[in-house]
Order: sequence, then structure tokens, then C-alpha cells
Amino acid sequence: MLTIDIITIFPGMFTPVISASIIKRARDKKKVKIRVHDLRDYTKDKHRKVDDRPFGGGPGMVMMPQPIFDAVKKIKGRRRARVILMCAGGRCLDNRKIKALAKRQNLIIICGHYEGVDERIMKIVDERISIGDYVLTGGELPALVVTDGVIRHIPGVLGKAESLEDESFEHGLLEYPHYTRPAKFKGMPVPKVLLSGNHKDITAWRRQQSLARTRKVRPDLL
Ligand code: 4GS
Repeated sequence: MLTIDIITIFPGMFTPVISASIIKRARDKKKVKIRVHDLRDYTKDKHRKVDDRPFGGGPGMVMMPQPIFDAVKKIKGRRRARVILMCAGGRCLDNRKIKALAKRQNLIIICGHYEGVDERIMKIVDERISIGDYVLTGGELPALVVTDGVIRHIPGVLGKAESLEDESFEHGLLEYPHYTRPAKFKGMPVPKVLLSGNHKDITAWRRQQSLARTRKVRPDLL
């Protein structure tokens, strides 16, 4: 079973997300084990301090290396684990990276905060991952994005109805448009081909729609 250990100063942010929907089901089915660790439990002073002022001056605070070192060491134990730091300066996450992570046995995800993390923790970090070119208030949502993305690639997690097959990116293209009942809604009809029952035509139409969409919205994927 894949184990995901998350190190954070906001453990409460994870509970609702990992207790709902497909992530909850995957945990119930023992496809994944998620453990959330409070970084403050690894501090050594009575104020449970995790950050300090930057050497060289400048705004904001920097996460101290000691609590993170101790947390990773304790959580890792004698297992082999891939240690990931969520930070805006990391390599941008994509479907390929998600699939590679889903093949691992143990992931430890550190949620960055404040202005940044003391660079010396790179000694124990295997890779830095960003979820996109924008700045968030912390690495918690990014860690949940990685967790969610990875879990749906574990064999047996998705049912047939949720299959990965036709999803965006799986074939290097965006998804085709979807329709459900009614066949006419506020005067807007469903494309005729989808009601034809001709599966060859439907497949061809969907492929053409995927291509057109990708060309328009994400030409970089082609
Ligand atoms: C991201 C991101 C991020 C950067 C954390 C500023 C607080 C913040 N982390 N992908 N300090 N984008 N982190 O914005 O992962």
C-alpha cells in the first residue's frame, strides 16, 4: 500500500479533504495510507517555534531546518521514501510526474510556508514540486493536489465509471465535450451524432473535438 506522510503546520486543513469522496474510499479500501504530522511536534522550544528571521535581512520569515530534519528522520524510520518539498520554486507538476509518484511505496510531503524554507533542508529533500506559476499562502493545498492526483492513479482506486481512459492529458489532448439529458435544454440541442448510436462516428467526433479544443486552448500540448 502507498503511504503518504504530510508534514505541515496546519494539520487541520487535511482532515476534511482526505475524509471525502474518492480519497476517503481509497483509504477505506486500504489502497493508500495518509498520515498528517504537525511540524510543531518536532520543535524543541516551549513556544514550538518553526520559523525565524532571514540571514541577510529582508521581509518575511524562514522555516527553520531542525524541526523539518527531525520530522523527516522520525517519519522515514528505516523505510525508503521519496521526500518532496512543495514550493513555488519547484518543478511544475504534470500528469507524467503524478503517474511516476503513484508507483512509489512511500511519499513524504513537506508543506512550505512563509517566505521559504532554510535551503539546507535540500540535503534531505529529493525533489521540489510546484503546482503552478502562482503564489499561494502555503504548501498545504499543493500537497493535497499531489495527494489527490496520485491516488486516482493507484490501480483499483477508480471504478469503471471513473476510468482514467478518456481524461484530459491521458492521450496528450484535452477532453472532448460531454452532454447528458435532456436532449434539448433551454433551446440548446445535444450534437446529433451523440444521439445516433453510431459508435464509430461518435469516437471520430470526440477525437476531432479533442483536437480542436487542444489546438485552441492548449496548443503547447500538440
Ligand atoms: C506553491 C506552489 C506556493 C510560496 C508557500 C510562498 C508560501 C507558497 N507551492 N506550488 N510561501 N505554487 N507556495 O505557492 O507549491
